[in-house]
Amino acid sequence: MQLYFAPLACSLATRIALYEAGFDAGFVEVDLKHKRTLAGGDDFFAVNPMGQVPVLRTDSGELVTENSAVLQYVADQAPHAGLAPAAGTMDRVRLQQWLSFIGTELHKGVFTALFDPRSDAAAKSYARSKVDARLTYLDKHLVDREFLMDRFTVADAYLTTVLLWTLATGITLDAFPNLLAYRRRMMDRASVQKAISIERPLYQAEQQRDAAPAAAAAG
Ligand SMILES: N[C@@H](CCC(=O)N[C@@H](CS)C(=O)NCC(=O)O)C(=O)O
Repeated sequence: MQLYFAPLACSLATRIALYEAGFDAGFVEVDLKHKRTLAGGDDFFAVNPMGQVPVLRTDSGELVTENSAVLQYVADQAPHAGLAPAAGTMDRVRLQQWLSFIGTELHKGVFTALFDPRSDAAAKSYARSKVDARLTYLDKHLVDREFLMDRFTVADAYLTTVLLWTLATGITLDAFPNLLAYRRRMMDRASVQKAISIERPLYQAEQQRDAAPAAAAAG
């Protein structure tokens, strides 16, 4: 398997899942700004016409896009890791419910507008107005719970990734003690630590690359 990823983007969730599953996957860094693979300079639109990560190339060469589908695909290849309940069960529906909530209500509904340099102050303020209700919902769910479900699943990998973004966007979890404790627990997990320790330097390098032309122009 091969994961097309961008540093500390939502594709981090799939990297975490791949580590949890113990898969020896390949990783292809994508320059999302220029829609090219970083190493080869290949056109990323040829891989995903939406120009978005994650994309997973399966061992048989299929390309899978969309976080929810990619994460469930990885989980289904690794039944030993228990990253998703069995297909066709009510528990699997609950997992899909969480993946949809994280993907639509948090990732796209809140953080896309906060990160996108093209979204204006009004769009950012609208996105921020949605934060409290969503974090309150999660905080209540996590009372006396270690994970979103009975054990670590790909939904936790995705939520952990999104909660990492609260740090970059100045969203404090102080009013949400259960969620704060959950984020700390997840950050202590070996797969999460490994994923972040690999992607953080890549993220810093990306920031420097993006700043370089502006600095050159200013200088
Ligand atoms: N609907 C997609 C959204 C993925 C997405 O938003 N990826 C971001 C990184 S977190 C991206 O590639 N952004 C670049 C772009 O939209 O041009 C999914 O759920 O996988």
